[in-house]
Amino acid sequence: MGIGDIADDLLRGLGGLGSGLTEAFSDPVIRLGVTGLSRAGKTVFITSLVANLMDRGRMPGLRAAAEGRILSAFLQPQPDDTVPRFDYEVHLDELTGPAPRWPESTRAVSELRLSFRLAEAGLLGGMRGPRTLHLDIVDYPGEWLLDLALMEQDYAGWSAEVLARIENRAEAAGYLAQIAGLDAAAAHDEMRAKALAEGFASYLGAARAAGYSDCTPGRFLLAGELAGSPVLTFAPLPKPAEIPRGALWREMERRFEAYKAKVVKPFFRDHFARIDRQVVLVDALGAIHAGPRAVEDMRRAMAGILAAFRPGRTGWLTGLLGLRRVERILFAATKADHLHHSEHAKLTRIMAALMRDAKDRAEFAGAETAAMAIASLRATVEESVRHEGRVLDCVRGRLLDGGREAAFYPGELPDNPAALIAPAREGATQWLDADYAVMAFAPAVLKLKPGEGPPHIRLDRAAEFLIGDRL
Ligand SMILES: Nc1nc2c(ncn2[C@@H]2O[C@H](COP(=O)(O)OP(=O)(O)O)[C@@H](O)[C@H]2O)c(=O)[nH]1
Ligand SMILES: [Mg+2]
Repeated sequence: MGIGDIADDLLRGLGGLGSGLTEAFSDPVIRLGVTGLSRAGKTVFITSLVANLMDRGRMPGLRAAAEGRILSAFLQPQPDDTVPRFDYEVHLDELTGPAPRWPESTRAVSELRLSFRLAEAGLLGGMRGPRTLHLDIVDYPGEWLLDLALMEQDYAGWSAEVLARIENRAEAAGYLAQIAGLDAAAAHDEMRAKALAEGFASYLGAARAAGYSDCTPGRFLLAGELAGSPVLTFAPLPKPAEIPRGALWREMERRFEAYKAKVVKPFFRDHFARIDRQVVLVDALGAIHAGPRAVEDMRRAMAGILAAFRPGRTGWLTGLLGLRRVERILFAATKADHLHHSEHAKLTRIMAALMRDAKDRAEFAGAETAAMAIASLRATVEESVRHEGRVLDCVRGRLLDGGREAAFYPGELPDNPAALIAPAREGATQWLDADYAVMAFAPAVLKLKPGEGPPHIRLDRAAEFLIGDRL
């Protein structure tokens, strides 16, 4: 936190005293973090949330909107000069233009400020006149958050853990072959280090594509301007008995520490430390489709994420954050428009059960938490189809592949979440009696009426939980 921020906080604290400060200084700010693994739906969520906060016709679940207390909502330049602006207008055009398409994958932090003019509720309203509230939305990759676990590990511990975890994963076969018989005590050689880092990164990419969540170090997947630099040119190795000077192992160890100090730490200091409210987007349907191992891995990843928000955390994070804490955390299963609404409650229960497990695991207490099933941008309509004498609850949409319209039956989720979570935890490799399909739909062509944002499912409830108390 810089001097400027501290001063700003002090001023905010004094704002209510009517001390003659200009309004611009005393306007309160909420920082909302939006995270999730790549493809979880962050970009679509932010774009649709902002559009629906500006045009509130589809936000009855947001109390301030329903009660008419939001006089206006408008975009403003964000306060952080060195963070890229979230490309709202471009993404909105992509999603709601005449030939709608999903946005390109984004790779780094970005930020957007939405400001509200709000009428005060009740008696005070008439006396005080409207107030202003700024919502700073920060989009950052969930992979970076999972890197937190690295901070408490050394290279030897991390290597051992990763190698044990990937031992039986088909996606890791290539990398494991690369290190079989490798002598980590041999002299460091940059070409070899580079080949190993590339091999490990390609494993991570394959694991992510197969639905696994725990794909750290996070920057290996989203390298950005660090691509090819020594902080990203390391990989887990079996520890040799003797480690001579100049050994490959030693250089890898040095780079692992550099990654922690120069990549992970600055992210937590500059972005994470200032968040007030957090939404974690989870492609739960994708993981269920990928199978029990992906579900188990997702449960662990959720625990890892909660650990970052635990107030009683130890070590350097406490030093960094002090008493500051995130007040509310929402775990939202995205893309619920893949299911008929009759299945939504089951998806919500699965999220809630995963979250409860993650909370136990992370010994989490503190922030208020909630689990929901949402769709940021609804791409389907519901349809009941008669099939072999049965009525199936389907969803209909335009297929991403080819653009044809089709009705789709995703299968039935279990009533009891334990039917998924227990086999996943016990290490099952496939679901016994069910097959959960997912289908890729293209965004629908929309005809929006004035005052209406893009169609969604429960985005208003998500907004109410995240910021409703401050509106
Ligand atoms: N059907 C549907 N698909 C979605 C929704 N949100 C995201 N997606 C899909 O998920 C993909 C990734 O979304 P994106 O927002 O780019 O994820 P990010 O990498 O977390 O920013 C998109 O390209 C869509 O295919 C949604 O609300 N409904
Ligand atoms: Mg994105």
